[in-house]
Amino acid sequence: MHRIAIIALMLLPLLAVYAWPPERPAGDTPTPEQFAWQDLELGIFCHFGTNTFHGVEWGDGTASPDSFNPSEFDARQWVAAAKDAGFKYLIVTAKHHDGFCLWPTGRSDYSVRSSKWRDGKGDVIREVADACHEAGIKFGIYLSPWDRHEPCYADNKAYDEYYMAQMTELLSNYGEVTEFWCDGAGGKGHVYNWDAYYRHLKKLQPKCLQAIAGVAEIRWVGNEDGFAPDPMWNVVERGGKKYWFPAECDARIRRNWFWHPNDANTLKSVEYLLKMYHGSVGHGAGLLLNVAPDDRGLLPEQDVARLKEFRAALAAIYKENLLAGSTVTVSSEAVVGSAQHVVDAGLSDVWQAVENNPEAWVEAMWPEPVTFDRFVTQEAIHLGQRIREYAIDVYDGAIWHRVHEGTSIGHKKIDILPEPIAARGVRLVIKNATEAPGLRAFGAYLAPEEYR
Ligand code: FUL
Repeated sequence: MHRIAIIALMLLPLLAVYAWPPERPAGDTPTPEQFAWQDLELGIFCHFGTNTFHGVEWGDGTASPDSFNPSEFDARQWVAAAKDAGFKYLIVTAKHHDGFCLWPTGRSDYSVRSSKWRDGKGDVIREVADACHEAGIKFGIYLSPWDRHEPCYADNKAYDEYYMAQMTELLSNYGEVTEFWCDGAGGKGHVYNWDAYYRHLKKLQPKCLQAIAGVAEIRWVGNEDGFAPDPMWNVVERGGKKYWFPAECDARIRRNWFWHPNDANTLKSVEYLLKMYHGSVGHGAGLLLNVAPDDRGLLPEQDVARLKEFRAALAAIYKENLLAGSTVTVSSEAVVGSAQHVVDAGLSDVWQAVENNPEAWVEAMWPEPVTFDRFVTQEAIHLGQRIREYAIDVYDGAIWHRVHEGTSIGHKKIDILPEPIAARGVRLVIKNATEAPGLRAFGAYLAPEEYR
């Protein structure tokens, strides 16, 4: 047999192993849940557990349950901080790698039930879930597959049953869960039945999205620094099929995931957080920013203040779409919606070019020059990610200048110019698209000098 054919045959079992089950929706457009999730953009990650009280990042599963003893635990404080800072979802570590459970699981003694905290009657997950639901913040659960405490972890099959039983508890008793975070770290050599976990998740909460490991619907961006690549494509191919697979950037506001007594000096600056935002949300991904509750069970005041400053900076930068009220013309009449609306209101309408050939464009003109330093473009991704190449031109009153060229747009693309420009017009040119492209929003903004 030809050598290539032999290699291909040898790879077949691998493809079979890694192909996703038919329940995982395939196709090059988002599911309604993925579409809604991409609109959330900003999430707060809360790593909390026995590690918080021992100054470690990866507990080995031997910490005493009594060491978990937050003196002032208040989930509402976490959620208020997230909400005030414009974050739309919050994910809490129900169980990290050390195996300690922050809810009174019926499957293990290694939980809050065995802790002196609130005489064993506390339930962190209950309070966080309730606080999120009350405040209208989407709620997510991190449940570490790797478990360094649970004895049955040594037996793959027994542990699958254990893990799924814990999923049942968490996904049946705490209301709507928007994201279920399956961390891929640790547990070398352990084989998880990911297909079964996914089916179980969908049976319990069909609208909940699995993230990161296993049969995921939200993918890990590939680093823990808060930056997505540019270009950022949402569609991946797997086992010969296309899948919509948006990315999430998990990152830390301090150096560590868990709270440590002496790392407040590592708190990131507003300037750095803005850089992260532009490198994640600005590239069409989500940003899941970890802010760790301290040993009181509260988000530290400095971190909360930093979140507020971050929020204020974003509000100042993206206060006004300078294209609103401009006069808009387009390359072709819209199939649906109007480009004027896309520019004026954004998000509430879409404009779709009739066809992709010749170049499709949207042009906005002002009677007087206007100064701006960045563009925000959103593709109508319910149609798929069709735009492959685009450019932005500005009109100085006499001629057009090309000021930016890019490839992917997707959910959101923020393009920042090296310097503010004063111009009479702006034109977005879609140079290449797989099919008739659509826009959901297009705007020009001017950041106050302090945030440039
Ligand atoms: C990693 C873990 O090992 C870290 O402790 C943290 O939970 C991070 C979000 O994921 O894989």
